[in-house]
Order: sequence, then structure tokens, then C-alpha cells
Amino acid sequence: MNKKAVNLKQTTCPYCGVGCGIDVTVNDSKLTRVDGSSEHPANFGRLCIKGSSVLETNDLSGRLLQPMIANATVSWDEATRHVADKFNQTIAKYGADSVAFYVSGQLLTEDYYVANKLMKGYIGSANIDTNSRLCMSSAVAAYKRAFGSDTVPCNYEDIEDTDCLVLLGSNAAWTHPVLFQRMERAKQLNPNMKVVVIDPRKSATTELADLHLAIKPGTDVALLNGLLNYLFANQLIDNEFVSLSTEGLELALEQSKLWTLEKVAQVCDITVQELETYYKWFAHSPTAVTFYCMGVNQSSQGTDKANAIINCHLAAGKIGSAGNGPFSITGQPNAMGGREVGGLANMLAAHMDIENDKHTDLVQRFWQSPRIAKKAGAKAVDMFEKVKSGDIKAIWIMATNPAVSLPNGNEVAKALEACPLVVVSDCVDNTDTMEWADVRFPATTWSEKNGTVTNSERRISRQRGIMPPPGQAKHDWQIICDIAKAMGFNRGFNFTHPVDVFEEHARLSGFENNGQRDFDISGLAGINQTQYDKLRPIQWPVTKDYPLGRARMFDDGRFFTASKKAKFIGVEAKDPVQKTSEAYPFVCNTGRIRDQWHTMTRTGKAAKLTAHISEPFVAIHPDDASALELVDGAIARVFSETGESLVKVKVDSGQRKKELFIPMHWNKQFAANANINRLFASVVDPVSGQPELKHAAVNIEAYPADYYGFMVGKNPLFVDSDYWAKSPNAAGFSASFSGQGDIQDWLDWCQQRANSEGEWIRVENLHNKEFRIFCYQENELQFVCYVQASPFAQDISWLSEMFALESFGREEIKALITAIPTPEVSKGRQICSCFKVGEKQIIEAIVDYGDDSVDKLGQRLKCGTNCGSCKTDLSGLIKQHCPAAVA
Ligand SMILES: Nc1nc2c(c(=O)[nH]1)N[C@H]1C(S)=C(S)[C@@H](COP(=O)(O)OP(=O)(O)OC[C@H]3O[C@@H](n4cnc5c(=O)[nH]c(N)nc54)[C@H](O)[C@@H]3O)O[C@H]1N2
Ligand SMILES: Nc1nc2c(c(=O)[nH]1)N[C@H]1C(S)=C(S)[C@@H](COP(=O)(O)OP(=O)(O)OC[C@H]3O[C@@H](n4cnc5c(=O)[nH]c(N)nc54)[C@H](O)[C@@H]3O)O[C@H]1N2
Ligand code: SF4
Ligand SMILES: [Mo]
Repeated sequence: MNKKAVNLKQTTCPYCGVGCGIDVTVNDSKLTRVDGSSEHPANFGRLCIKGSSVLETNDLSGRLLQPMIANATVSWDEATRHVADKFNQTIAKYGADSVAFYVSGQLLTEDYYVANKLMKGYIGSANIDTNSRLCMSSAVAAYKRAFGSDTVPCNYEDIEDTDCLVLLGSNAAWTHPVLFQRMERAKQLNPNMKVVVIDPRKSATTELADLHLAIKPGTDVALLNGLLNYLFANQLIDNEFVSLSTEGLELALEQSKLWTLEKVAQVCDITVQELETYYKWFAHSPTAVTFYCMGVNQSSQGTDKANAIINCHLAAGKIGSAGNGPFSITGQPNAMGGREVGGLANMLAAHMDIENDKHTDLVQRFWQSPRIAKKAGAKAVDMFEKVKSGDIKAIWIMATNPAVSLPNGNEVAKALEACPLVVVSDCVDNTDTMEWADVRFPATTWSEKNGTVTNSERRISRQRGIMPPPGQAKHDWQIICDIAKAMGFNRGFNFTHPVDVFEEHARLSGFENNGQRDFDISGLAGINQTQYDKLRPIQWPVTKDYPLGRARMFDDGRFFTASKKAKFIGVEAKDPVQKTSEAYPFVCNTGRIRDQWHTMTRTGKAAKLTAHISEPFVAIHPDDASALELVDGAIARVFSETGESLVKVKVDSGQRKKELFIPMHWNKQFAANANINRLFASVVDPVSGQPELKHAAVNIEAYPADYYGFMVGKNPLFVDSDYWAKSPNAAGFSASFSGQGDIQDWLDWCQQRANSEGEWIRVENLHNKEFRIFCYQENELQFVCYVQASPFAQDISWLSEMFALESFGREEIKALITAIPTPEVSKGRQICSCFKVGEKQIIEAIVDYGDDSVDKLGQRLKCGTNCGSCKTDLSGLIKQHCPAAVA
């Protein structure tokens, strides 16, 4: 057969909670192209830079492909037996609570369902928690307090239908880019739409804002209590809705009445005028959506922050109708699916409660399981403390990298070290957590996995298995079921296909439900494999009354509390727990950058995704920087009571004074000393258990470096300076580094680290302590390194462009040594990752050609015309270099 098989498969993006549909072109059994699925209601054909680069992160390099015990490859039988026996022995000796699972919002619903069933129904403990604890457990707790259920009321169309969009603690331009593009378009279609961004720092998202409230971090409750008070004081409460559908307003008003405009403005450190504008817009716009994310949840009063938001929506009657509602956005692709199956230690399957006898009885009868956990298990931070203290003696970590992502990293490392059995299921071989694994299970990943995920608007979509599992990799649900059976639980885990798991999950959601529980997809019970394979994206609930799903909840004014009324929760503004002091006078905020995903295990290996920002940095206000004699590109030591990090200085006037911002992503695989979670203490929200990851108390000082270097090579580089950050790039590999000491011979130093052979040349200017080392072979550049005594004033990532030269020899070297790179060579920092357009080219187009709009830049340079993720960067550059363009 000569004819090549080309076909199209529809699936869902593996990254964020927007849950975009992806069409994959399969050509001769290879994935050759991805496009946004035009009919998927989350994205209607769009994809951001991460989604559109998914094939670049999906090759087999760095994959874990066989089971291993203590660094030796073993058979699945052996690995499964080993883990099942160890778990059984530990339970027999120390009880069910001596074992734990730490799972993830990146598992599929089917994986998650069986993990939860095994722990709660068969092992009989609730020690299963998830990285979602770090992500949206405050949002869950707040919805449950207010609505009696974990129900997200809104859908994405509400963002388009609203007259007032408040982004609270969200950098959606970078973290939910496709939704952000829907916001941009909505604003273009409805110029009256107001956009308010509430975030202590200026971010890419503030580009869209009509009003940016740069509040003092952690003061959101004061701000929102002030809004409730304003609604009351100005007779803007929706009395009819409040009396018919809510209870408890008086108590909430009691808590908020002290919050006058003046007092809020003072506490939040903004002007009364700015504040009043927000309040007016929210109150007087016919509709309003508050779109909130980690700036709300990751706080020591995250649950109160979320309830303060819900209070305002209830008081104004802005909920349950088009364009209205408190909209918590999820981060991970299947954070919502995890909530559905009860993946948190204090929840039970199908949105039931663990400390509720009726619910435990119901679930146990449905599962026909030997036992059922009746008390909440350990929440993430607590779980690792119990591992450290020895209460938990065996832990199985799946699809998350806690050595990087949990607060108090040094203590987490000690816990993993002390634990007698650490089992890690991952698709990637080298992660910071893997270092501690006694047993490694190779899991399948996106494009191989088959199942469902649920996005932020309750929409269930299929992730389809397109490729066969590579090597010995198995699906997570299979690994879990095999362990369950090897532990002796033969009955509940005889699934042969993910549809069997999904079908059971659907049936459980409807079991003795009768409209009492919000999560009900009984309309999908009985689904067979053909129907499952064809399943189109659908919003839960899916029931007899809503066979095609339900777009918006609470449109009937009925909630899931006993009284069917929503509850106001009186909340009191409190300071963050990690307080600054004389020794630690800076607030350390953390978060995401545009092109990286969490701990970089996948996105860190794609040259296309590392070019935008390739090093860990600390953003600092210019006044603070100059007081500390910190300049752009210098290395700073940031330290707290719990640990320290070395990161590059980025002077940023968008930061408030005495506040820093550091991305969460870099870890041991990609940098020397940049795991930011070592700076955070184990502080959690008392209601949700979610850690306070946006507010550490730290200090910062210059790291006295003697040299700053940048090297690029065709082969992997070895670096061992105090500071280094590695990334793949178009030429092969690059590394930025900095350290102390007087290196006598830079040529020798490079030769030991470059992994390259050829003719070596060293050029030096001893007076300035500048060194340039080249290695080339047969007219091809193999390696280049620039070293100097001070930070590079300009971006020098252009060095990698040299590798594209057709012929390379002494002449080119001479030119390079003296030349100031032209814009063709030195495009500057990459802004548009799709078309590789650099900052310098863009500034040139703005300044020299007068391109004063994103569209004009797109016409000239193509930047921003594919995935659109860089459009806010472009408009930021226009504002900076062509102030006249800002109307
Ligand atoms: N590119 C990219 N996208 C992602 C991810 C990724 O790793 N990379 N991860 C996904 C996941 S799991 C998640 S959870 C989401 C997170 O999505 P976001 O929550 O949008 O992202 P973050 O950068 O963590 O934080 C958002 C903002 O909160 C602000 N903030 C800090 N403290 C406060 C405060 O006290 N009050 C207020 N109002 N704001 C504050 C920060 O300055 C920051 O700009 O992103 C998802 N999307
Ligand atoms: N300081 C600070 N810390 C934070 C945050 C912050 O804003 N600031 N954000 C927090 C939030 S919101 C989140 S969600 C967490 C994220 O933190 P983590 O969950 O630790 O981050 P990831 O890098 O997404 O880890 C996922 C792991 O699963 C692997 N993996 C991918 N697909 C599969 C699969 O199908 N099966 C298996 N078994 N493995 C797979 C990946 O290779 C990777 O090792 O970080 C939290 N930590
Ligand atoms: S917005 Fe980007 S990362 Fe998120 S689901 Fe869509 S394509 Fe994937
Ligand atoms: Mo998250």
C-alpha cells in the first residue's frame, strides 16, 4: 500500500483550564499538525502559543518508558507486585492512614475516579489529595459555603455578554489566553463594556483594562467588603433577589459597614477616585462578571476572598443570568474533573461530602466496597508534613511535581527523603520529584491518553488516544487498577476501557440524586464505546431535564443549601500571614509567564517556548533596584526564613515598591538555584487548606558576581556556576551563567563544558575582562561563549543566530568580535514565538515606520497574527515607544 493515511483527530489541549478543542492531523501514523477545532465552544478554532506548540513538546525525548525500582529497569509485574505488597504491609502494620496518594488536575477524569475509589472505598482512608489544593480549593470551599455545592454558575459566553468584566487576581492574557482573546473581541464589539483589572502589579492583562487597581497585596477582602457596603449605602441592593433567594445579608453587612470609601482606599493603597470608579461600574452596569484566579485563591484568606466576591454578586442580583456571576477560573486542564470525582481529601465522589453519613453510605452501597473513609484525609501541605513526621510511610505521587510546586521546598525534600516508599507516576524521566522516587511508573501522556476532561465552564470534552503508548508506558487508570487488583481488590477495578470508568462515574452522579446534588450527568449513564468516542463537548449537568447540558446554573434562583437559598458569608479583612519585617522587608509574589507550563517538564524542552523568557527573574521597582544597586541582568539573591534563590534582576516600573514578582517555573532541571517555593513557609488558608503562594516575606540583595556569561552550543552544555539557567534553542542548547572567582583560563573552562570538538579560538580583552570563545569545525560553528565582568547591557541571545550561517570561519569571527550586531542578526528578545519576531524589530517598526497599532505591526512583521498570545506585549511596546498612539 503506497497511499499515505492522512486523517484528522479531534481532541483537547493538555494545558490550561480553558479546555480548547484541538484538531490533530495524523499523517502516516505521525502527528504532523495541530489547529484549533473550529466548532469547539471553548475556542472556536483559536489556540494560544502553548496549545499551538503542543507537538514540539510531545516527542519521546526525556520520556520515562519503563518501570523502575531503585534505578533499575523492571517488568510491570515486578513493579506492580512490589508496590502492592509494600502498600499492604504498611497498611497492615500502621493502618490505612499510613499511606497516601498525591494526585493532580492533569489526570483525566477516569484516572482520577479510580484513584479516589481505591483510596476511599478500598484502602479506607481519605489520604488522597491533589495539586488542585494549591490551585482552586479556596474557590471550591467558598462556592460550597455560599451555594451548598461546588457549582460554577457561569459559562464563557457570560464574558462576552457582560457590560462589566472584573479580572481579580488573574493574568488571563498569559494564563488563559484564548479566553482573554474572547474578552478583547467582546470589548471591541461592545465599546461600552468596562474592564477592571485588580492586581498589585502591572501585567499583560492590564493592557486591556479601562481601570487597573494596583492594590496592596492581600487586601481584596477590604476592597470587596467596601463594594458590599457601597451597594447598601447607595440603595443598590437587589432586594427582590436577596429576599427570595438568599439569606444572611445582615451579618455580611455588619462586617462590611466599616468599610467606607476612604478607609478602603487607604488600606488598599489606591485613590478614592479609582475605587469609586470600580464600585460605580460594578453597581450601575446592567451585568457584571468577576473573573478570579490565583490572586484570590492562593491566600491565607482565599476562601474569604472568594466569598466576598460572591457576596457582592448576590447582593446586586448579578448571578444566574447572561453576563453575570462570580466566575472562578480553573488552571489545570482537568481541575474540574477532579472536583467531580472527589479528588480532594475532604470530598467524596460525585460532589458528595466525606463527613456526611448519608453520602458515605450512598457511595459505599453504589461501589459495594469493603469500606469507606468517613473522615477527611490530609490536605496537600499537611500530607507532606505527615510524610516528614513519619505518620505517612508510603506515598504515590501521580502527574504532579511537588518537589517544585509545594511551598517550603526544603522541608518537602526532607519529607521525600525520609519516606520509606515514594512511588512516582510520570511521563517524564527527569523531574525534581523523580530524584526521590523508589519506584517509577511510566505513564502515557497527551495524544496517547484516552478519556475526558472538564474545563472551567463545566464542559466535559474528550481527550482522545491517538498514538499507541510508547515503550512500556501505561495509562494512569490502568496502573491504578493493576495495583488495586494486586492489593487484593478484585471486584471494583475490572475496567477494560476508559468508557467503563466514565459510565460508572455517570451512574454514580445520578444514584439517589433526585435533583439534590448539582453534579449529575446521569444523562450519560449507559454510554457505550461508540457513543463515548463520538462524545461532543457538553456542559454538566446532563440529565433528563437537561439532555444537552446546562449552560448556566441558578437561573431559577434555587441553590443547593437545605433552604435552597444562597448564603451570604460575613468576612473580615485579615493581613497575610507571612508578614514582612525588618529582616524580610519585601513581599514576594509569584506566578506564571506566557510560554511556560508550571515546572517546565514539557514546555521547557521546546525552543519555541523558551525564547520569550529564558531565565528565572525577579521583577523589582526601579527605586528599590537603585537603592540596592541592582541593575537589569545582574544576579540577585532573594532569601527568606525558609530558603534562598538566585535569579536575574528585571527592573520593572509595573511593580509596586517593596514588592517583588518571581515566576514559579524554574527548577533544578533548568536552573541552578531558582526554585522559588523554598522561600515560602507552609502557611495555608484555615478553611480550604490552600497555601499562601502569592505573599512570602523575603529580602533581596545583589549577588557579587565576578563574571557573567552566555554560551550556545550544538551539543548539551554542562554548567556549574552558582547561577545558571539552561534552555534549548534554535542552535541546540544555550546557557546563561554567572559566578564568583577568577577563572584563569576561559578556553579551558569552556572546553570542559561545551561537549564540542573542532578548532578553538579565544579572543580576550583583559582590560575589560571580556572573553569570547569560539569552536568551529568544517566551517560550522559548534560553540560560542561570551564572558564579561558586568551584566550584559543588551540581550545576547542573538548569538544563537550565528549558528544558522552557511559558512563560518576566521573572517566571521573577526566580524563578530568588532561588529555591533545588525537587526537582522540581533532581533532582540523574542516577542512573537510563532513567527520569531524580536523586540528590536518591533521597536524599529514602531519608531521608524510609525506602526502605531497591533494590526499594523502584524501587517509588517506578521507578529500577533497567528495564535495572538503576544498581542498584549505588542500593545505594551507601542505604548512605550509611541505614546501618541495611546488615546
Ligand atoms: N502560561 C501559563 N498558563 C497557565 C499556567 C501556566 O503554568 N503557564 N498554569 C495554569 C494554572 S494551573 C493556573 S492555576 C492558572 C493561574 O492563572 P492566574 O491566576 O491568572 O496566574 P498567576 O500568574 O498565578 O497569578 C495571577 C495574578 O495574581 C496576582 N496577585 C498576587 N497577589 C494578589 C492579591 O493579593 N490580590 C490580587 N487581586 N491579585 C494578586 C499576581 O500579581 C498575578 O498577576 O494558569 C493556568 N494557565
Ligand atoms: N510559588 C508558587 N507555587 C505554585 C503556584 C504559584 O502560583 N506559585 N501555583 C500552584 C498551582 S495553581 C499549581 S496547579 C501547581 C502545579 O504544579 P505541578 O503539578 O507540580 O506542576 P506540573 O509541572 O504541571 O507537574 C505535572 C507533572 O505531571 C507530569 N505529567 C504530565 N502529564 C501526565 C500524565 O498524563 N500522567 C502522569 N502520571 N504524569 C503526567 C509532568 O511531566 C509533570 O512532572 O503549582 C502550584 N505551586
Ligand atoms: S488557552 Fe492555550 S493552553 Fe489553554 S487550553 Fe487553549 S490552547 Fe491550551
Ligand atoms: Mo493551578
